[in-house]
Amino acid sequence: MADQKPLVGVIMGSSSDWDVMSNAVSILKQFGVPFEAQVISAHRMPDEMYAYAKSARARGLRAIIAGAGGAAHLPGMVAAMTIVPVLGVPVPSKYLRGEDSMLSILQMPKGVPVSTFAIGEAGAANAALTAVAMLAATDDALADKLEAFRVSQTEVAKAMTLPVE
Ligand code: RP5
Repeated sequence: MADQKPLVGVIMGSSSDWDVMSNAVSILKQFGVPFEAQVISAHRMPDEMYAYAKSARARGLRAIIAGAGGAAHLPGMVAAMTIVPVLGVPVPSKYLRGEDSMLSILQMPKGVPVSTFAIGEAGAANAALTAVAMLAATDDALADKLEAFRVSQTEVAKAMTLPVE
């Protein structure tokens, strides 16, 4: 996987986002999807953000998972500069607990979509599962893995018991 060209880019505004965004990386690893992960800050690294977005399609990326917190412009600005689908993950912020991040990412103007996920770990994992599903549309082996993942989740839920006397 390490020597394969990345199909999914995972970017985030700060290394402080890693606790959340590592949940996306874990899923991509679990499914054997080649990925790259790096910090790209919209506000502190605008030139790097531009270069990343502008080169994404030519480099072969099929989806970009972008996480940021607070005034979370990274997913929207990247989406403005590439037609590679952008999956936005709102990272919890210190004062507004990620509601600011969510609204910043979610409320895109018509014409430049960012698929926006739940705040935090679930959103990061689900963004990666969505990237897997997108790739599975043209990869039967990956589709089989995704089906098996769903079956195993169902089995876990069916085996759940409650401590009722
Ligand atoms: C955002 O500001 C980042 O995505 C992060 O969630 C937040 C705080 O960044 P640090 O101050 O921890 O670097 O740009």
